[in-house]
Amino acid sequence: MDVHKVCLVGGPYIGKTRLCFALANQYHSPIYDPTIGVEIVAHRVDDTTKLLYWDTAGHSDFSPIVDKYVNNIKTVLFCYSMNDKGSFLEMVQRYRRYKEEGMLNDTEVMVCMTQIDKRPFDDAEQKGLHFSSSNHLRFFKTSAVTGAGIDSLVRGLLRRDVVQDPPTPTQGYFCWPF
Ligand SMILES: Nc1nc2c(ncn2[C@@H]2O[C@H](COP(=O)(O)OP(=O)(O)OP(=O)(O)O)[C@@H](O)[C@H]2O)c(=O)[nH]1
Ligand SMILES: [Mg+2]
Repeated sequence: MDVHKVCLVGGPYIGKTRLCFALANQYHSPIYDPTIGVEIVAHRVDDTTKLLYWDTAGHSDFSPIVDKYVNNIKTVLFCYSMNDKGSFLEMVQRYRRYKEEGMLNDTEVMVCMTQIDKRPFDDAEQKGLHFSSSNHLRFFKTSAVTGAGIDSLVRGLLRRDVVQDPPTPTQGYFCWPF
């Protein structure tokens, strides 16, 4: 069984927990129940593949615990809500702090704009796209309520949507059109 671990980080109330359950095709109550520390949601994708989501608390009281998990994981999904500008600024600050503290060395980082069924703050998507492209990060957008973007995110986390490298040419000159 291939097991892929993904740590979701971001401010409170931006939908990380509900996103984990939506990714795992599981029901989650719409009533807000803040995450305490870190919880794990398991997602059996097929007979050979499992995703484990480390769903972290957004409240800053839990930062020391969350940092420990981030330090020990290969894939981190930075989340912000399309409905909450503060959560975008929080994400940028968090990313900078993790980078400065060397916590993202050898880590694959992706960005997810959550709650896209809600009303957006100004330039919510453009800000996320700009942040992602300037830091060479992949960008996703999801709604845990409508299901928009959920399948794409699963494929992205499993790198099943990434175009494979071209085969190495065995003879002659071959220029791949990047
Ligand atoms: N409309 C809408 N509501 C959502 C969505 N995702 C989550 N919610 C609601 O937003 C509230 C917060 O969601 P959570 O998933 O608990 O947020 P969280 O980021 O895990 O919060 P913390 O655990 O405190 O960090 C809950 O009432 C959810 O039902 C979404 O995509 N769309
Ligand atoms: Mg939560």
